[in-house]
Amino acid sequence: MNNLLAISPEVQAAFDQNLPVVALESTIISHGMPYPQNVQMAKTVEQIIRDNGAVPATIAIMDGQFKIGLDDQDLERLASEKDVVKVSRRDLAEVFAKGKTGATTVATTMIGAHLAGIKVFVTGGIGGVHRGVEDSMDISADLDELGQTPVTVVCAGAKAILDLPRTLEYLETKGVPVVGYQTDYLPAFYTGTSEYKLNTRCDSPTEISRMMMYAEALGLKAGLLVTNPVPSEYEIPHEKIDAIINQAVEEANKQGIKGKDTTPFLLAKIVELTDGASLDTNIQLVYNNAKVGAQIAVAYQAEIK
Ligand code: PSU
Ligand code: MN
Repeated sequence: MNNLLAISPEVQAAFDQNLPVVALESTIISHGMPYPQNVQMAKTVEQIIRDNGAVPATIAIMDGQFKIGLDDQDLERLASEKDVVKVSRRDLAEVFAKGKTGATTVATTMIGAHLAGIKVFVTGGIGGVHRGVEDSMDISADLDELGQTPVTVVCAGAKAILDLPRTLEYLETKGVPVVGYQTDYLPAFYTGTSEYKLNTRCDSPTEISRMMMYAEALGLKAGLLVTNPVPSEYEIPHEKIDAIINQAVEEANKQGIKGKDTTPFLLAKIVELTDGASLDTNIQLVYNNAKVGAQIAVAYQAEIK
């Protein structure tokens, strides 16, 4: 068997010195955004994490190993090559066994982060329960992963391509705390808020790091989902984005898009229908999450010293 992990020198040095490390996913690069904005975003987000006192570890599967910490060449490859596989939990064993290369979703980035001992992971949006689940049974593997892998995931909430109330119900069933960061309501990705009230609010990175510490001490295996609203200057108003999302979902149904292709299809369609405005919002919310995620990692490291 191959070693499961290939850790970059920068990340290994951070582990050796007990520095806070923040994981980042790669499906957002390969399937979530167009080239070349995706690679630019990937590099900037790493820099924001460094500027906020933590070490970034972008994760992908390269040649049948989890690569923890990617170099510029890896990022460029994931961002620009057309045939990069989107690897979720179901696909993981095959990609390792065949020595393939692929981009990790929230679910598989959590698995890689946990194997490497990384506690905090920053992304844009998670997968969830899809609208029309009554017929499709489409529920992202991200949700079950959150229920079983103890990694804190910082996102900007869930977007209305998903069924938000059902996504919250599912997370409750799986024992995943959904924390509103400085908000009482679930952020809805492109907009900073929704009508769905959350059970938990935290106003500082330290409050979140204390929840992480107790979850671990109690032996709870679940992750923790931090939902961080997009800064208001980058929001797309509900009136505008809702109609576009409806149109994208209709188009997906009409074209018979299914399974792992659904989320990438919807994201690309929304970029097209907003003339790129949704992409700007998406990039800015990731940057904002990077700042908060780095602060949580720093607070957690201080807490366990
Ligand atoms: N939502 C986004 N951008 C993304 C994704 C979701 O706003 O890039 C990606 C993430 O990698 C997430 C995956 O884990 O899509 C979910 O895919 P699925 O619904 O097939 O589980
Ligand atoms: Mn799905």
